[in-house]
Amino acid sequence: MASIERTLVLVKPDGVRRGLVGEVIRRIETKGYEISELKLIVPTRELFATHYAEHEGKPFFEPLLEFMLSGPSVAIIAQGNRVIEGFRKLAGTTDPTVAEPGTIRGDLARDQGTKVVQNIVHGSDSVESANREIAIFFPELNSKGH
Ligand code: IDP
Ligand code: MG
Repeated sequence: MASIERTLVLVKPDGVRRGLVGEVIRRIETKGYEISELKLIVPTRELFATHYAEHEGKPFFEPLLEFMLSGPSVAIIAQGNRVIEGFRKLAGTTDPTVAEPGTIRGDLARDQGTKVVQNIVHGSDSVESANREIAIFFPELNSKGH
């Protein structure tokens, strides 16, 4: 059944620093998803505390914010049938040590022993999260994405 969705993808600061923006875009596009918006994000604490509010209080929350504040990210809206689940599959599981080879995290990241895992990308995990996160990073778009 057709279920055209949008998802919020971030190339995190480690991905930008390592020159992997093009590689992430290539994997999204060659899978057949459409990129409908893309911008460089100059980080603020408020922006990422809101984005990662579900993790407040966890031991990796402060290190996660510090990491996200360590440089620019690239925010992308990818669109397509079941793209939310599809991009999470392309990204691979959170821990890059065990992320499947063939995935972005499995191929391009490793655990460097830091307090927060640096794993190149973020992808929304549900329709509700995608709507919430798109509104955070693309406040200029209306609810239909225009
Ligand atoms: P996700 O990015 O795969 O959705 P989440 O559980 O939402 O994973 O966590 C957000 C981010 O926080 C992860 O991508 C990773 O960078 C970091 N993180 C999550 N869990 C841990 C942990 O147990 N230790 C260190 N960092 C973590
Ligand atoms: Mg998550």
